[in-house]
Amino acid sequence: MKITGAKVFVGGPGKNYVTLKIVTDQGVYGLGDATLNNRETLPAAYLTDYLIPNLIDMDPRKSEDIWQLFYRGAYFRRGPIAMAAFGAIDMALWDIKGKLANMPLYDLFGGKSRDSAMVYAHATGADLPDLMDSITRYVEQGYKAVRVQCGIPGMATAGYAVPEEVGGKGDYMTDFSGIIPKTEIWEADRYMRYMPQALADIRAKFGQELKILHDVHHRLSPREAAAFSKAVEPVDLYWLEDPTPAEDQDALRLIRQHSTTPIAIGEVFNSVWDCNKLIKNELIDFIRIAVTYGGGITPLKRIVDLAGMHHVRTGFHGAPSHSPISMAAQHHLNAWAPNFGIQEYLVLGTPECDALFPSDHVMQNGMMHVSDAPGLGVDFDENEAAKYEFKPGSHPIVRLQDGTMWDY
Ligand code: KDG
Ligand code: MG
Repeated sequence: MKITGAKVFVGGPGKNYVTLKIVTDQGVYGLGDATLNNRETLPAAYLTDYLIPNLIDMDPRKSEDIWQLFYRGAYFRRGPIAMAAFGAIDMALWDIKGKLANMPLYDLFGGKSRDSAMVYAHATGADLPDLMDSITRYVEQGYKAVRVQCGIPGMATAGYAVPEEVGGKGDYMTDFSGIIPKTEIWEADRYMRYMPQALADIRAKFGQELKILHDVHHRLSPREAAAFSKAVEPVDLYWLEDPTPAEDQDALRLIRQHSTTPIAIGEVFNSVWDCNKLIKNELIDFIRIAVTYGGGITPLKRIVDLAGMHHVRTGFHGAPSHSPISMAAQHHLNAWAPNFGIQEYLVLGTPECDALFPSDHVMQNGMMHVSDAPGLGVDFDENEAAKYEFKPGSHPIVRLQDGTMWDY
């Protein structure tokens, strides 16, 4: 069996998805996602210029050897661009494997460990009452877990993933007005004074059963993060995410020494080596790496097993950064992983997105029911894809009030 061709598509409804399709001499094809927010053309070029020419005539069933070839063979390896490109190939090869075996991927991994997997939604508000309304809407839809972000009174700009006005749309979204980023202002003192009580008010209003998550988005110093984690302990968060910038992994020790608030980290990680120390030293509770820029299903399975040995559960990244293809790969991993925790899930379900990526993975009452179709269980409509093209966009950047550059 041979790979006879592969194509990369960049574009989509309201988003530049990077989609890989690998075709074989037996008519079976596989799909992969290499979407890397606001840098989408780079993994696409890595695939087209370097990896795809090497794939032609290879046996698609040898997904392990192909992964090792690209990873070890690159010499300058790791990094989100390369790993997103390797990840898309790996997903597509697993998709082919599942279709050849006529089995959903979760069965190839070892079978289902649960009937459905809990997901969390993003609630957001310009202020606390606006956020409470947003949470209420998700609770009414049956969500058991909600990430909560709200504007901080007196802060010059809205804050991470927060709308500028009450009732506005606040979540992180690419700004397609150009590649020059907008600037947001961050004030840690105001945030530290306001947010713990806001979280306590949310707990008081919604009761003990709701799982409450909060994302600091890498903005606190280790000392501030330790103090914040301690201050929010009575809220009993499901997790506190990215309290400090992820590069300084020793910072997590200080947080651990001062608090038992569960910590989730890893959405910007792209290899097992980024996760290794945090997992082995049991400095985190949830690992957030994504199947896309984590390099695909092959390395993620290893990370899940390593995490399982150290009481660390999964909480894979699932922001609107990812296409339904990598989300499908994560739905299969979540169905299998013995140490599954939760899945971040944003309903992309616009009619345009569903037409581009038809699938029967079903989210209901805050639980994801994985598709039983062979392979990934998601398809890609090339006629629909022809309607879209790459549009340049940007992330905001963050500065302090005096202009000092900070972490987004
Ligand atoms: O591209 C940036 C987003 O992926 C990120 O802001 C999302 O922090 C995020 C989250 O937890 O979903
Ligand atoms: Mg995050």
